[in-house]
Amino acid sequence: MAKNKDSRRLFLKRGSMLALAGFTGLDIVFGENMPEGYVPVILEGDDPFKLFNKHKDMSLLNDKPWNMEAQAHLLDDRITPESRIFIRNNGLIPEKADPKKWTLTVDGESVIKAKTYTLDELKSKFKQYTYQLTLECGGNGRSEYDPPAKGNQWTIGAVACASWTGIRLRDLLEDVGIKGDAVYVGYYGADKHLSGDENKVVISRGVPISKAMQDETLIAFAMNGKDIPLVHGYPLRMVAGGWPASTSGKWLNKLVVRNKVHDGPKMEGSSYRVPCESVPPGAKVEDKDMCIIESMPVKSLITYPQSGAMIDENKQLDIRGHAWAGEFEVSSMKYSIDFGATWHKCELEKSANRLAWQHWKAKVRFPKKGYYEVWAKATDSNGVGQPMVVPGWNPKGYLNNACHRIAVKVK
Ligand SMILES: Nc1nc2c(c(=O)[nH]1)N[C@H]1C(S)=C(S)[C@@H](COP(=O)(O)O)O[C@H]1N2
Ligand SMILES: [Mo]
Repeated sequence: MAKNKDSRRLFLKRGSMLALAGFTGLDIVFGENMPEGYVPVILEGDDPFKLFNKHKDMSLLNDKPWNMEAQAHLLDDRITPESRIFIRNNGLIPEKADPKKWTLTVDGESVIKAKTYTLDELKSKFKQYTYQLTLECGGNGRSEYDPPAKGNQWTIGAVACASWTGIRLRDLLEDVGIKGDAVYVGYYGADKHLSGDENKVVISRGVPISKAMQDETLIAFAMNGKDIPLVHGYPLRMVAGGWPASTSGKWLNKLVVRNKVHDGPKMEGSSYRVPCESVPPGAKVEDKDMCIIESMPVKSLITYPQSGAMIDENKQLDIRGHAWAGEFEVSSMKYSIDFGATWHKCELEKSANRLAWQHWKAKVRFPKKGYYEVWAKATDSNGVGQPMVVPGWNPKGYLNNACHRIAVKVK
């Protein structure tokens, strides 16, 4: 055993830090059974927070594959810095690629002329755009469903709004030409399946042509003005803001233009789908009765103060946060300090661009001493607001957009 361990260490030291991420995933046979907070031998001295450049208050949900989420107070920035962006992997992070050798191939049955581009070609041939785009995991909030749903128990931190730079997917599709029967664009990435099987695709999802054609749907090579960090998809990723972040393929090396709804792994079955008709909690739903999630629902966060804040009587409390509404705009933002009995208006900004989250703030005066909860509620441009309790149960625990709340003590 000891010998084996030592040789592994030696190997890892020689390899890049980034290879480590992939190898540990493969190596920890009973990873799922490990007690919380247990640091596998192979990781000693190689802190995943350092490895992925994450804030110490991020929560590690899983190490096989790596999954990490933020807490509300970490998301206070208008544009989320790398250190506070959640990590959601379905497989093993690929080794850092040589950008000179990276290519993107566009084909599929509905493409007129399949083409392969180098990164340099993509950057020089097409106009570049930068947008702030909200990416939220479809399973964000899953931990609150009862009966519980399997999978990462995200609380509220699987959302971020970074600034993405790249080319429009639409321009790329125009360059290859798409046939009249095209209905969907699917992605493939370079990550490896947890089983270690090189032929198995981890995840291959996508979006309908109408979403692919939007101005803001990017094939991005930069995040927050720098190369995309490896864990977030270096050197190339698709970014489809406002939709479940599973549609934003990382480590992108292939796009397929399909004449039917894309059928890659995790497009079908119950993955990233909810019952087409609502069901009672705990119901069994057949795959054929599950529908693909498109726009994410309206939601908001209180990012300041942190839950547990103390304030002196007669002092005003400044609260603030962000709100987003998938494909739509947030049209009003309110807060309550009496468990939703009465609501008060917040100041709400316009978004930096479509599909970016919107910032809101308010000054709160508490009537007297005591314990309070501050609740926040956004309403979208269709007049649809956030539910105050966990919304419709679904087998995979997606789309929980219940109001965020923080505790405040007035003394
Ligand atoms: N290639 C690839 N792309 C992927 C994934 C993945 O596992 N592999 N996970 C998806 C899911 S489910 C989410 S929520 C987002 C997470 O992006 P992030 O880790 O950059 O926050 O990436 C999406 N793109
Ligand atoms: Mo996700």
